[in-house]
Amino acid sequence: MLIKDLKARVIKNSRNENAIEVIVNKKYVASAPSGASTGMYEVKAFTKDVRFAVNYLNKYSVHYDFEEFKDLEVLDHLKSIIGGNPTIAVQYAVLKAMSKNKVYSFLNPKAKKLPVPLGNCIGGGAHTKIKASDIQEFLLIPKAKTFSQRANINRNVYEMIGKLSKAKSKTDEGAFILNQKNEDIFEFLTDLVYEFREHTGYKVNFGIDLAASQFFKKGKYYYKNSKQKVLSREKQINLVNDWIKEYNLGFVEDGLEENDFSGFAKLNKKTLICGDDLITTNLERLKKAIKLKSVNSMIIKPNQIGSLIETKKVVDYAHKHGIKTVISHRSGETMDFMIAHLAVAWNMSYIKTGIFGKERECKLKELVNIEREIC
Ligand code: 2PG
Ligand code: MG
Repeated sequence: MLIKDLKARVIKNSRNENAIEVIVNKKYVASAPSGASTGMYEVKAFTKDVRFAVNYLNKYSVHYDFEEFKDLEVLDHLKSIIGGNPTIAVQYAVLKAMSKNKVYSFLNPKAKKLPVPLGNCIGGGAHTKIKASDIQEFLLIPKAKTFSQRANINRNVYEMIGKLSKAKSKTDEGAFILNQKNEDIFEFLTDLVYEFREHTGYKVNFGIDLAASQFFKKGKYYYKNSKQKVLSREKQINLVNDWIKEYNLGFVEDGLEENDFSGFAKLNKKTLICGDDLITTNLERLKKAIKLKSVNSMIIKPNQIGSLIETKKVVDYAHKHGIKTVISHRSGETMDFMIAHLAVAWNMSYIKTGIFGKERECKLKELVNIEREIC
């Protein structure tokens, strides 16, 4: 597949920030999202700014016949010139063109497994400017046979939360903001999923993304909306392990700050202990996390590393070493569907893509459609 035409332009993401969109051969459209709670080891989203990247790409001509996934490597050099986000948008668009938008089956004709949707239902932290929970995301983990049932369960529980809490505000990812202490939210969710199971028969667990680097300063964790106020590293480790036990958490992402590999190793691995800012989809950091037994699961965000080729290497290495993968949206999202396809093609266990808002729902819808095709 020859690229006859490549155009880029500025669009707005869900947070109304500038984002980049790339169109290949006048038909195949892709874009890249942006984070708010970004890890310090992520590649730069834009080396200069979005307009520099757009201008660069509009003058860029690539003379290459793209046939298979590994050919995308010829685009990797763009990362150091224009940044991780534009490079990902170009690679997504070229991959869509190669596969005529049937990305998952092009990458893996035998793909059969759908990921479990982790649903962000209550949130705070860096994803809102108003007073909210310190915990960035409370995530539903639905149990059911099919993807579409699981996505429906998340939506139903989410609506129940809206009704019962009467919350008026939402985070960047469309999760409800409850101005309550972290522990009170745990209690509220525990009762609510119990009620939900009584009424519907469906079991729902939950977990959290603490995004702990966001409230870590000079060796201490600073809470605003918790029984605790300022915690040492040891106390933070104990707190996370206590929460896991007391509220039966099924998933804990970034429970500690992004440099504390040995602290992660002390978190209770009976649950999924997940590294996001800790690993930033970076193979060297993943190797260190495996060596030190820091995690048993990890977040995959292609724009953290700015290359689909590198992302695939990280996913393969994680699976080879028994690390579960969770592909994830960013808090400033676009209408791009790619992460839904990658989740299926690369056999990822989970997808974290929100419950509410068109940028989140389009990925869930894409997965419902894929499920119809393959199951
Ligand atoms: C996270 C993400 C997505 P952001 O921390 O996992 O939920 O947030 O995109 O702001 O980094
Ligand atoms: Mg995270």
